[in-house]
Amino acid sequence: MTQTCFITTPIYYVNGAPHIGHAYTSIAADVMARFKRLDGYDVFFLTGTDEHGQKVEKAAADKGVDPQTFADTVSADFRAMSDAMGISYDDWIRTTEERHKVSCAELWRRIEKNGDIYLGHYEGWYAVRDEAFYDEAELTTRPDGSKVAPSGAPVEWVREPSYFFRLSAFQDRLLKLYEEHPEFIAPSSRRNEVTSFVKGGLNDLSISRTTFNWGIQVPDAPGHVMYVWLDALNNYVTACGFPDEQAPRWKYWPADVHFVGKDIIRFHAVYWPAFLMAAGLPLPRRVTSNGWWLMDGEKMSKSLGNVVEPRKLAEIFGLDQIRYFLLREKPFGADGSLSHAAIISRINVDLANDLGNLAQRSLSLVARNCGGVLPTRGTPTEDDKALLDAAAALPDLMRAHIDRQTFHDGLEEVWKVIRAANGYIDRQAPWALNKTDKARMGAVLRVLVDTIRVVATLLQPFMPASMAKMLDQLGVGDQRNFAALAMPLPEGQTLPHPRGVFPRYVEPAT
Ligand code: ME8
Repeated sequence: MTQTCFITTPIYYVNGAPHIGHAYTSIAADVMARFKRLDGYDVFFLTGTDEHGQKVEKAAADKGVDPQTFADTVSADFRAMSDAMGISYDDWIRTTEERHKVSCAELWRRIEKNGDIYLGHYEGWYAVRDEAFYDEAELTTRPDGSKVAPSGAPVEWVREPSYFFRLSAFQDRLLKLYEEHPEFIAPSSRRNEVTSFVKGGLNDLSISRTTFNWGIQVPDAPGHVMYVWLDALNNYVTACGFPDEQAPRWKYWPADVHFVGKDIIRFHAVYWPAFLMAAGLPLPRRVTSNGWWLMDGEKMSKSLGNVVEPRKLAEIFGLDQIRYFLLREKPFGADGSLSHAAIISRINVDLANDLGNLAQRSLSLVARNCGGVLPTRGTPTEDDKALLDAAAALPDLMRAHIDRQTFHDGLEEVWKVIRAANGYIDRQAPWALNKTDKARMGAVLRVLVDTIRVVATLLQPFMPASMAKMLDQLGVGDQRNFAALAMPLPEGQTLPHPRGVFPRYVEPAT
């Protein structure tokens, strides 16, 4: 049976327009989804929008429209952005859909049946921007006397009747989970953070609100809507068909990887597994978190207004170029700065010089000196073998990096081979062999074609359109998955005329 793989992105709040931070998490998840499909997995890749809660209600009110109309518009814009960035999602979930309301009501009932929900009264601090409750001790006081959350979000004092989730009862089970499954939270710095947070003791969590009504009704409790994070996290099981365990998609649960930003690790690594334990459902296998893209040293955010439009960047520099840049420039879990200079340097050095030139140099020699016909393999020399072996080792190296979300290290491994191939072509000088030893020239060019084929096959998830062009030029048919690498290219075929895949970026004259 084919192995399944369920990958998710966060579902984004529809309180404002999408920016490069959202595109980033989605692109990383997309790379993994595409990689797993090419590696023979039955993949379910989910993304969508988070549409309830006070933050969205306020944003709609500011625009003078009702929340549903507002959510419809912004969700459609997030979807258009995801399509424009090449996100190959299998389902686009919206928390205002009927299937999700049914699923949330059932999750609530199961948790309640287990005895983990009770009615009480909440009094404390709440940050609408984070849709999160905070303890007094977590806040800092500004010079003007106002209090802010650790994220910098303003807080307000809330006092209302509320249902509570007995989170305090899950401390030991959560700590056991982190200990038995160290891979559950990545990177490990975040695991340490979460573990010490949980070790510090957990308060019960307020999971219903009564002072506004833009949310999912709590079953049999008029006036209460579910806390937006309970509603939002549950999207992952809704999409698998919950509560219908006979649904065709139920086979994908539990999730293999939840991709999230580091701001929402606590919700995914503490609250979410606790809700699932209480409901008697299997737990996700991994929550992996990315660091921030910063602009002028500050986190980009809708609320701060310092955002970069992903579609604009793709228009200026090329979609594949931006996808590559985002995953190559910084380690996934770390913060990094977005600058035009850094993007241009990646385009001109890594893509145009290293990879683009390698393919163009090799393929134009095949066109010019071999009549465009794919040369046959020769008996490999030591130098040939070293390069071919390095290329053959790449799929396994990349598999390990994708499973750990160390995308930048995986790309560095590929670039080591690209640089080795550039060294090889200089050493072997096939252009000179054209006059002295045509057979050897053909063998050298074939080593290059075979190496570039491995590279282009593995880079497809990162740069789908450009690698499709490169594989076309190498004469690779429609079998482009990793298993197909075991089959040599068909002999004697004429390759299409080579055309550069990665133009250099030249700053337009102002
Ligand atoms: O938190 N750099 O939605 P959201 C990198 N609805 N990634 C960034 C980023 C930046 N500057 N800014 C945002 C929510 N992100 C909830 C999620 S899931 C059940 C509910 C990414 O619209 C990052 O992945 O605020 C972050 O976690 C996510 O966008 C937050 O999106």
